[in-house]
Amino acid sequence: MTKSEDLLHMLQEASGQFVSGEEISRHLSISRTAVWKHVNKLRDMGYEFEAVSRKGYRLVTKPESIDATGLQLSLGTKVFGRKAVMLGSTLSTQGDIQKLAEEGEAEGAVVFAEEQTGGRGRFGRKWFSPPGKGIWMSVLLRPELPLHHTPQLTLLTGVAVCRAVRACTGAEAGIKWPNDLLIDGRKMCGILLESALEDHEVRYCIAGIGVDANFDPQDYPEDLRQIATSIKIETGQTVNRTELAAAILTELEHLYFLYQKEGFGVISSLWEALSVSLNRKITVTNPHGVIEGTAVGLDPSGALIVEGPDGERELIVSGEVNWQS
Ligand code: BT5
Repeated sequence: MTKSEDLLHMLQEASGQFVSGEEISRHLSISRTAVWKHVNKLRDMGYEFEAVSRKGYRLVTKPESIDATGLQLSLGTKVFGRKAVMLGSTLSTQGDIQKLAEEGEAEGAVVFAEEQTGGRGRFGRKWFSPPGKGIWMSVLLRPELPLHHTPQLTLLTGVAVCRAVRACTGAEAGIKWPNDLLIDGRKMCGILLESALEDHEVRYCIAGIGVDANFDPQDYPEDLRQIATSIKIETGQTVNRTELAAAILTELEHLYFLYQKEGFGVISSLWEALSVSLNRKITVTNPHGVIEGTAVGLDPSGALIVEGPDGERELIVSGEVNWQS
């Protein structure tokens, strides 16, 4: 047990009563200042304490964490999420599930973390994943799929998360091509689809999903405050992360099985219905340059069809989409 866990254990055992700083410092063999530092560390993780001079510390509330048993009870799946690993803090759940995949873990396994210290976005970007505020999860997929169809899985995952968020929280989330979920123009979820290859064949894919569930505005660093939002900020309601995680896995399994049976067409229609990118003037930036036009739909492979001012159509396979004002 770490000193913070030890301290937490002591305060939990006290069942809401005060424990003096002196007693804690003696029990943990650390200074009173160190006790204070550990209390603050736990506060950052979502625990609330009352501190009163001469009385000590009292645990007021614990953060609601994603709970393994609750997840199993709420899942409506046969396979997805039936193997679920719950971690406290980790670098990135993408790396953790990759290790399991390499050890032969079956499709549908998922790793959750309360916090990621090295959460990743696309193109080496960072994903801000503070403790207790979001759903940071990675799901293992073993599709039989040509490599050029893997972007379809990004869109499929987006549809699954969007439907789950809407059904579970009432938030009016929409999908911005290819991998963002927005509420009212601000990003509340990002999806990172990574594939492991051998001789250009897909060995497995990892669907990384980051959902900003219970951030308050002040939880965001300055650079994200204008562009990001959470479900709690938008709906005014604290999200039960266990229920939302179960709903995401349930939708994901349902759509993934449907996709395997029926192909991409049905996913594409669902995506178009939830999209906030279509019929808008957009600018797409990718390594080939900047394309301006109106997003008019998805082609059968999942690429975005953009119609230029001259009526000519281009297919966009990857890139950043921005709306023209
Ligand atoms: C993404 O990348 O949106 C994919 C994010 C995937 C995160 C999940 S969490 C579980 C799994 N484990 C991981 O390590 N990753 C996955 P991209 O489209 O490149 O967007 C990254 C950009 O989003 C950053 O450059 C920021 O501008 C913004 N951003 C970072 N953290 C954010 C947050 N918590 N909420 C909203 N926007 C954020």
